Amino acid sequence: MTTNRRTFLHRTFFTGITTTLGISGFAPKKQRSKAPLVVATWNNEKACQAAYQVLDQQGNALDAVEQGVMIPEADPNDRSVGYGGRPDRDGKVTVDSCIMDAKGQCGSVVFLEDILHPVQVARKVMEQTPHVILAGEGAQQFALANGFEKQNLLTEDSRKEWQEWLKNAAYKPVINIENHDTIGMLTQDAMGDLAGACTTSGAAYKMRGRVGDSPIIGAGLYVDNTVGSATGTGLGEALLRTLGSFLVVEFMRQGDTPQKACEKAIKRVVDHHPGTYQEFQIGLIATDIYGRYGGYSIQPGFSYFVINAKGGQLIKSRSYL
Ligand code: SD4
Repeated sequence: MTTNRRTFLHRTFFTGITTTLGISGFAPKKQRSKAPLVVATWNNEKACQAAYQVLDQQGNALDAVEQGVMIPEADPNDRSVGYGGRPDRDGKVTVDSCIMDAKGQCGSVVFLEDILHPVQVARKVMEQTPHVILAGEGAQQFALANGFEKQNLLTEDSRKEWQEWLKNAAYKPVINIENHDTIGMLTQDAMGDLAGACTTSGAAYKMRGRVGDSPIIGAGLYVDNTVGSATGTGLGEALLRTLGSFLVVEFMRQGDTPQKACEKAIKRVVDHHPGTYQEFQIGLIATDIYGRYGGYSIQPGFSYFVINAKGGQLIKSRSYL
């Protein structure tokens, strides 16, 4: 047999295996997507548009996600995020926020008061300090030292609602299933890089000092630029107990699609809360480096917004129940 013929047979043999058996390692490699993508919890269309605009103008995933979540932070009608958010039991709006970039860097602020854009402070924690999390008064001091100004985040509408709540002051930290709009957002830019952010005023009428999942890396958000990203919404304690966002990314690392990974992580949350999972909502969304996305929740009623080259759409999530 000539060398050429041997090479030819060798090639044909392996090509045959690859196409018929799809053996990994021989199969054509999936390509990392370089098409801009934005996915966010709930019907956060305006936030997604703001993020997509940054990506469309060749901006990076980190800038896009920051600009995106700043929209509900400043929106008085969004009662779960920033300005206009529902206060704690004592009538104070306290905000939690985090951000994570393609290099695996992250920053977070928790129990922060009187600052309109906590996500920007979280980004400064990430970029300008050796730390990941700053809390409460220290986070506020850091924000003020960096040029942020104090602003009361309690709107008249939220104050009235809180005063109504005070009449019974029923402390039920179970989050109303329909009444969410905390934003977790995931972006991918034209370089293929990923970023994510999550920002909230947390559970309404929470105990003073309570911090949920949203600003905790691994619970409310996780980004791994070699695999994918995930974020969540709902009863923060349940995602804190299970590190839900990290779990979704780990399932994707093992080969699951974003959709499957969200379903498996929701099942983990359910299994972790026997007898109580029926009473609260958790919604998870995820993207992978190939530009795929997915979402899943415990209860019906969760939705997420997606914008990619095909346009924008609100997707009604499938659910465990
Ligand atoms: C929290 N996960 O603080 C947040 C609340 C939330 O829509 O998602 N609300 O527990």
